[in-house]
Amino acid sequence: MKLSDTQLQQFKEQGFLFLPAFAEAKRCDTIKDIAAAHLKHQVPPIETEFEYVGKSKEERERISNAHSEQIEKRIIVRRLRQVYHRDIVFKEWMEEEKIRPVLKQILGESPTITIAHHNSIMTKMPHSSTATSWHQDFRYWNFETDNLVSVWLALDSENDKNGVLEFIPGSHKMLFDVSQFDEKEYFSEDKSKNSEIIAKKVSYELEKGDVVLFHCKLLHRANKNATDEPKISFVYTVKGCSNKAIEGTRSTEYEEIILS
Ligand SMILES: O=C(O)CCC(=O)C(=O)O
Repeated sequence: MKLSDTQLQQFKEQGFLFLPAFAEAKRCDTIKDIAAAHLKHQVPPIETEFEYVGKSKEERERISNAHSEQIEKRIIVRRLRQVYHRDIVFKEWMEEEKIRPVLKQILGESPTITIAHHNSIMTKMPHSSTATSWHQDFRYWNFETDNLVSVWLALDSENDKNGVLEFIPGSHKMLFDVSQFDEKEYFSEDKSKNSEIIAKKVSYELEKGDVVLFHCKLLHRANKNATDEPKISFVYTVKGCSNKAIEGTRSTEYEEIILS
């Protein structure tokens, strides 16, 4: 599959692109079944709701070092981490041939999977999950350039009620100063300077098998899940093969998977 010039231009300008009905329903169901088993048994490494919400930059580093030390009374899993090595079904999706030409067009060179970041089954558990505030994923990744894109796969319907992703089109190209972010590096909603930007937000419902690609500097957020069913999605990140992770940071702690 290849993107049209219009689609490519759309990604460049807006920082995200939808690929409707990209993955077969059967594949989504298989991924979801395996994810459900890992979630049920809380197979490590996981990130809990408490860790996901409460983390500052220092906390994130501590968590990644301590491999999700469990400090909650009742554990609610927010993410199954490091899914590439968990099951062949996850690995195969991340290495899917059909998406490679698309990623190559977007990145302008061959894609390489970063095992260190995302590489997750993301959940939003009914009622107990929380909203995710506006943020750029790149804020805690360490690479020479921002040539990274995330691949989000909806394993079921994602909508306003269960916490579909919301984006601010073009925000990946905007220049911000530190004062526009809070101490946890979220884009502050109470700053008048930010309100005009946030007013441009968009969100689109996703169906099982839809993929959305989004740039690592794109501001995005998601509501909590107010339905009675868990929302389970798959997200991984690729970078341009020449984009090096910075030595001594968490971004170099894991191997990279070169997709030729
Ligand atoms: O599902 C969510 O709450 C947000 C996920 C997200 O922002 C991310 O994976 O970067």
